[in-house]
Amino acid sequence: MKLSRTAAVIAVGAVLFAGGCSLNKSTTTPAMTTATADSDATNVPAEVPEFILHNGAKVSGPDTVSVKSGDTVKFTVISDKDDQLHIHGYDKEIELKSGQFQTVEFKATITGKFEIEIHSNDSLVCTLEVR
Ligand SMILES: [Cu+2]
Repeated sequence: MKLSRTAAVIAVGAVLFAGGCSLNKSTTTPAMTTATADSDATNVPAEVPEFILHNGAKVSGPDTVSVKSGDTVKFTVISDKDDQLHIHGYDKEIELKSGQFQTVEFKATITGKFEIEIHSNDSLVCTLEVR
């Protein structure tokens, strides 16, 4: 069960990279490839933050998601309109389909503070902090 869930997340990730980012189109590093073998369930936070977006603005969810390097970043997001979520630093773009929950999961390998924003209007959803 865990395996199939991970596989699904990886598949989503692969699609996202094809989307391209307005800020950093050149980085197409397949950073997801290592996540398959060593995804360690013990590193997944017990509490999964949930973000709710209404009309391109966050209406619910934490302002900061804080993890340690090597941890798995995981959160869910739902928007009431089609949109894109951009995770800076990791250069991940998540396609949001109106009314559908998206689970975002990846390994935190880069330390620092990174903005997670809605691309349609560049509004800040939260700050990802990797210590
Ligand atoms: Cu962006």
